[in-house]
Amino acid sequence: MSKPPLTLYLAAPRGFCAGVDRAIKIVEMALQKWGAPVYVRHEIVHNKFVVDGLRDKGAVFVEDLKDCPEDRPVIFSAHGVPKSVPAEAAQRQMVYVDATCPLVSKVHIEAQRHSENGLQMVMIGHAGHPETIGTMGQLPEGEVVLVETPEDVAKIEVRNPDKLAYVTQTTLSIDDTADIVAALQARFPAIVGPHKEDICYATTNRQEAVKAMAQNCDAMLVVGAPNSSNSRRLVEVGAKAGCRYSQLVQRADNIDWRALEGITSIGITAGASAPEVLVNEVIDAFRARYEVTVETVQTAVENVEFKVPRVLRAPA
Ligand code: 2E7
Ligand code: F3S
Repeated sequence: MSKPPLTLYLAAPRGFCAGVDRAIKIVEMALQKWGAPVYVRHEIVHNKFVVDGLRDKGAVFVEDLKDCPEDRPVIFSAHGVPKSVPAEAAQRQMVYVDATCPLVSKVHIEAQRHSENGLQMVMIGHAGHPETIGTMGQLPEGEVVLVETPEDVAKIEVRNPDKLAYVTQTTLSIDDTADIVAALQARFPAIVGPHKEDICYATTNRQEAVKAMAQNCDAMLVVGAPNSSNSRRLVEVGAKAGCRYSQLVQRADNIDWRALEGITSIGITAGASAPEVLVNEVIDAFRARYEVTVETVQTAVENVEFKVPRVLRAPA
């Protein structure tokens, strides 16, 4: 039987960003330098395939620094950590390497700078996400007010409405965040912030590519993990931009073929923590069932690279 034709729109950019690339390399270099086991606090990036691969090489993933022994190195995940974490590591005289994405460290510095200048910080982010916990944890407990929605803006209590600044999580929806920033500026006209928000280049570019293809696709699949904030935002952006069926899949065996019955086009992208091998696995699964024509939808070219320290040194 001949296979039905399918146009497969492939988003570009998609998949690994520079911060993910750097964080994974840091774990690999640490394993080479110090041998196994090397401890990693939290999933280095939110992807089971990546984490399982590093675990096979000798990385041990824990949620709490308390579960790391003093005599083995520990790496902090790409999402960043509250100040209390390196402080505890230093106090226990542990060897640690910080794999926080440099774009997150930049936000940490911003929050501290505003606070030193006497401004109270508002953070736009998702409660409980490690990046939000890490950024809020740059300042003493209770210093940073979290807002997740425009409705939250109406409810928050601040010390002085004329002395406020905001920062954001780097992986938020561009459009939803613009609404929250607008609500903040409407209620607190003096609030200080970045030019727009702190959403990173990778988040921005992946959302743009999804918007460009969403209307042409009968369905869209985002390769990524359920705990990956940026991947989940891509699913939402696809749906909002007009794609009737927008779904997250961890890998090919997650695809709900029944739900896809009758499609003639599919859009595929991947979150910043999803490896390209999984994208290829998904494409191959479509090739097995359809006569696939791939069309790349390229809305940006990325050439961002973050340096990995050539020699990993334990902090003094
Ligand atoms: C670090 C940061 O690991 P991810 O899925 O993380 P999110 O934050 O999207 O859940 O993706 C890579 C990454 C993105 N942002 C890592 Cl701060
Ligand atoms: Fe960094 Fe953005 Fe990736 S904050 S880890 S470059 S998704």
